[in-house]
Amino acid sequence: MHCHCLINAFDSKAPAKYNEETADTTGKLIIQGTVILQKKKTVSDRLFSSIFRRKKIYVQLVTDPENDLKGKLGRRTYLKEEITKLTGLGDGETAFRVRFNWNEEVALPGALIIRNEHSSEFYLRTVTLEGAPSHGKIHFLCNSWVYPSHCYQKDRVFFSNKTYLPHQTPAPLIKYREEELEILRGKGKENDMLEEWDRVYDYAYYNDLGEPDKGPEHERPIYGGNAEYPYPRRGRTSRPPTKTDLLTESRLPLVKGKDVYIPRDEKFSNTKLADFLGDTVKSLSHGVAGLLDAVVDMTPMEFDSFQDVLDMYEGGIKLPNNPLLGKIREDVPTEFLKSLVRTDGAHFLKYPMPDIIKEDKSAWRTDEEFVREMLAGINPVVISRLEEFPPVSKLDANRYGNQNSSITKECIKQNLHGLTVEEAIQNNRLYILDHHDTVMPFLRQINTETSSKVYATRTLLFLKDDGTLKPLVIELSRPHSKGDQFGAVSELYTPAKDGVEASLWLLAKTYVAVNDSAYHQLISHWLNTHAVIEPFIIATKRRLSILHPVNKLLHPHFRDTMPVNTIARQIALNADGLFEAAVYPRKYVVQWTSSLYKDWVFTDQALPRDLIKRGMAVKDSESPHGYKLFIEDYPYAVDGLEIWSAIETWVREYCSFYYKSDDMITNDPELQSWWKEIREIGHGDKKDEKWWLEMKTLDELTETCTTIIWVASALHAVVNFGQYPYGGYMPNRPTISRKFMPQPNTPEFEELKTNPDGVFFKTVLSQARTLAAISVIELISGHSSEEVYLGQRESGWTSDSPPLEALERFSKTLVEIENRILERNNDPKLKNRVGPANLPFTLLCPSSGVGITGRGIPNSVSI
Ligand SMILES: *C1O[C@H](CO)[C@@H](O)[C@H](O)[C@H]1NC(C)=O
Ligand SMILES: *[C@@H]1O[C@H](CO)[C@@H](O)[C@H](O)[C@H]1NC(C)=O
Ligand SMILES: [Fe+2]
Repeated sequence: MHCHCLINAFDSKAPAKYNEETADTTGKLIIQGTVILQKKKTVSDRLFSSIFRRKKIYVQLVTDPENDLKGKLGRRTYLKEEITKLTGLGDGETAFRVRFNWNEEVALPGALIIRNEHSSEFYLRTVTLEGAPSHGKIHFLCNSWVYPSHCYQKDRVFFSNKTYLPHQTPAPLIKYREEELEILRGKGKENDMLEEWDRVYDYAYYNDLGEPDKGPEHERPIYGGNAEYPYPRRGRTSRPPTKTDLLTESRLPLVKGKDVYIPRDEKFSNTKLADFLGDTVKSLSHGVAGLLDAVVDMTPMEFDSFQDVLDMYEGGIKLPNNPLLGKIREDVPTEFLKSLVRTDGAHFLKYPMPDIIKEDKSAWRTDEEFVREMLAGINPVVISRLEEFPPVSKLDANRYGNQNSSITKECIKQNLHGLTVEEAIQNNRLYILDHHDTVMPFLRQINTETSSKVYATRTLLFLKDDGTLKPLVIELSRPHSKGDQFGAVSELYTPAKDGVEASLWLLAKTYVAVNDSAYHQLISHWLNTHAVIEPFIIATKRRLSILHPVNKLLHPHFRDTMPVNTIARQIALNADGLFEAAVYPRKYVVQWTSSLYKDWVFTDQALPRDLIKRGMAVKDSESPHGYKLFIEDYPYAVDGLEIWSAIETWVREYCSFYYKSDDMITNDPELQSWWKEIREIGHGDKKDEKWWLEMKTLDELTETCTTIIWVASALHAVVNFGQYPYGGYMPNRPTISRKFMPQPNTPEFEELKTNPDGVFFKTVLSQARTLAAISVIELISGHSSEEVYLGQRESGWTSDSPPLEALERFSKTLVEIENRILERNNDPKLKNRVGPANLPFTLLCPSSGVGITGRGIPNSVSI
């Protein structure tokens, strides 16, 4: 397999005197090194040890300072002697001894190359050198797959864990630093075909969601790079275009059996998870909506009662004894049924009991729990304070007519505990969950062109003296049947406990929940965490050397995000994918996220700014962390501000160690090109926005890095890990409604009087889609055993003590925050923290065990 066409810059320049290491090194100072690596799974132990007997892998140190910008290489040192008695090795890892001669000209062990002349790759974790005069221990944290040398045009270079701003780089390393960044940037779209071993990070549009070759109904727009559908960039994969549309990228890799390209070291490090997700992806990559319809149409299975739903968790659902069943089995791949609908053929298998119904099967139906979840559920990021009555719309009146709310004072005034509407607003007592403007422009299309029947919704809330909220009224709005310019048609529903009014009120809450769960999944979760982070990852790898302090700071917050997003494009966002199957905007799901990306403001992702923007907090130097909350018991905000503030302190301490003045920030060419690329390319569809920070001061750098870390860690954790605990019970968080509200004097209205549960289940998601959706949220709500949580990092990530000490303080602070969160959850005065379902708010507890725990803040968007 050895290819001789390799171009080796080092070999051609390497002086002849650097021969292979000789065994006899008497009289010279010997530097001991330890190399820890992991063999590829498919390589046998015997073959593996023969690789080293046969001298197939060697290391050379980058040495002398005599050449100004590119240090020379020392002699080749082969890996051959296995160290058997080393503790602390991970699963499948092997340690090797290497020895280097030390002499005066070798005095700079800041980088090394490693060359693999065997035919298969290995994972290089670390290299450690000991005994170098005046250096002590030198650690190289490599964490990279090293492929056979013919795969690379230049040898693989690794740097020690020292940190240098560009101008501080030791002269012999300067060229290596630049060349490594060039390799990571690649040669651009026209010039390279990306292969499995490549490490190129480049940008692409979301142009791989449709499959136009299958027919017009499988076409989808290109998101990103155009004014109509702005979008963050994704990583480039270099798949060929489709036949029908040269601007659309085909969905599968060119070679069967290969994966879609992801930069090699971004691939899942967690092999178990990768295998599991891999099966799901395989069974789903050809679309699921059609399959689910096949299942539904042929076996008209619907939930009839809430007990049917509970059976999913208690006994497993018996499949109907339907003669068509055999036929369905053939149509629907068994892998699909197994992985997604989880059936053994006769039953749908049991699902774990979601926390929301563990202690009380009906508490979710109460108004208290309905509103509490707006403050302490999985989407606690939308509620805002009402500052104007009635609520107004910001939609263009010329296009959409009057979209202002139809809620009147008369409708709510008797429920304001003696206050007038004006007084309630002045006293910060009125709040709103507003899903009106975001939805309305899409509603006509969604309701006519898909089977979804949904409303735009506004839910008005009153803050009571005990610190909890109560709902006042729900407004359901639809576009006027005569046309958009006639404005909205709205219906109002108020709380009711008995009779048909109570059934109507439950349905009204359900429409709100549909709204909110779609917004949660597509906007709060997918767009505002997964999608917006990817451009930061790409820009960081392309523009900031691994020697750069900001690269080192952000590195753990990018783990596993690119492969997870790749899976999302393969099975969730694609035409006929999971989102189209199970979330109400159906084939408009991604268009909807694009339209809300128009409103995305990076700086407002900072928690304090987000709270202020929603009217939930104001700056106040007297209050803890500098902000006063209007709803004091707003669990997401209270816990979130503590976490935010801890991240900010850590980031400021870390950055100020490297940047002693604002000038150093302005004069850092890597940092400036990084920021420019994020603004102009990664988030290039937003490049003309005025809100981008300039990146000229330590404050701006601190705020930017704090925001990136917040979004990738805590914000993602809140919206991700509660999905099963809260949404695993579908009636609490339905994602689709299939029917409009029953109107008086219709048969549906009569049915509501006699069979309210039946009407409920005809309205929400069907059974098969529910099972499919719940299987997926179960999968993505759990923590793997390899999860790395906020405040934790791989040891040896830097050689600088002050940053290590700052990280230690950060971890300690997080432990204290966690203790305070648990204390608050035990405080009966804080009624929003637990609620009638007896489900305490733990989504911002930093630590977690394995599995579905409803808590834990991993460093990165890793699932
Ligand atoms: C929920 O809100 C969205 C907009 O946020 C709207 O399009 C949709 O119709 C609403 N869904 C329901 C079920 O009311
Ligand atoms: C909606 O309310 C705002 C504020 O009161 C008002 O300026 C606007 O004209 C109203 N829109 C329409 C179409 O009536
Ligand atoms: Fe996620």
